[in-house]
Amino acid sequence: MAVEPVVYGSSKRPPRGDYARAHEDYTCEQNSEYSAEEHARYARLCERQLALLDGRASDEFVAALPHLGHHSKIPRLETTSKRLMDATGWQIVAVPGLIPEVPFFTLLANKKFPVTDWIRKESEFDYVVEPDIFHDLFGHVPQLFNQPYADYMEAYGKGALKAHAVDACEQLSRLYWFTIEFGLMKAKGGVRAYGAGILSSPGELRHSVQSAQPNRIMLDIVRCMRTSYEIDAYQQTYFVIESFEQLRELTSPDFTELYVAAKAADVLPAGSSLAGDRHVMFAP
Ligand code: HBI
Ligand code: FE
Repeated sequence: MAVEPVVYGSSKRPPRGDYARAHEDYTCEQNSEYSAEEHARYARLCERQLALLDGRASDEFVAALPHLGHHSKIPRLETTSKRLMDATGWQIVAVPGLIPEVPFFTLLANKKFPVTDWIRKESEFDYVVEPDIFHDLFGHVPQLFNQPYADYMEAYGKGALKAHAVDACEQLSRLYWFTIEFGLMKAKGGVRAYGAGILSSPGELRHSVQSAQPNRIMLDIVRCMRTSYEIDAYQQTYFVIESFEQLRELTSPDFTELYVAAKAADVLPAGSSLAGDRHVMFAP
């Protein structure tokens, strides 16, 4: 399958992965020949994160993790998919890597979460530019066992397909970035991570929850859609929600006026602070 380069974050690059095996909708059969080293690498990535979750990951994430099965080797996606279907009606589908936006959002709109089926190389253990199976499965899938979050993800997919028609993809991809990838949730005494980009990174899990450096601002949709971000540095701003129910409520109205407001205002630098921002202060 000829796949056009995918823009992920800000850089355009030819996607990694073997797309010749992908079907029309970009899904594929999951690789069935992982090496012992790859299974062991997945287990080591899980163990490193599991040791850091206490006091940093949202309760919903920790509660859902056992659904991924034992982390001693790369799971069969169809096994996890059956559990997810029973829980929230979502499925997991394997993909060869990053896929173009319209097929990606079409899968989300149809309650199918695309999980890349290759795992990073040993040399990428600490950072891989594109999402691999560890980022997608460990970072994204547990949250989908939570109905309000799953509903938000489905609404996001449907909204993103509409955003193409009103040229608001950039604004909406910021909402994806600051919630699904790097979102924080209020918790007693502080904040906890629910974003996959945070939950699959040892350094950012500590930084986002405990560092005094970044802004932590209660989520305002227009403010979020105006805020730029860098893809290969810790975030300078995190947006905080009260709960997944609140996230679903905040994003249920029609976005048309929100897009107009976001596009009418300046794009904000990643670390900016506005007078109207509701900062979340706490002793890290
Ligand atoms: N494809 N497989 C895959 N995974 C992603 O997270 C992904 C993608 N294509 C596009 C995309 N993400 C971005 O446009 C969204 O993060 C907004
Ligand atoms: Fe991701």
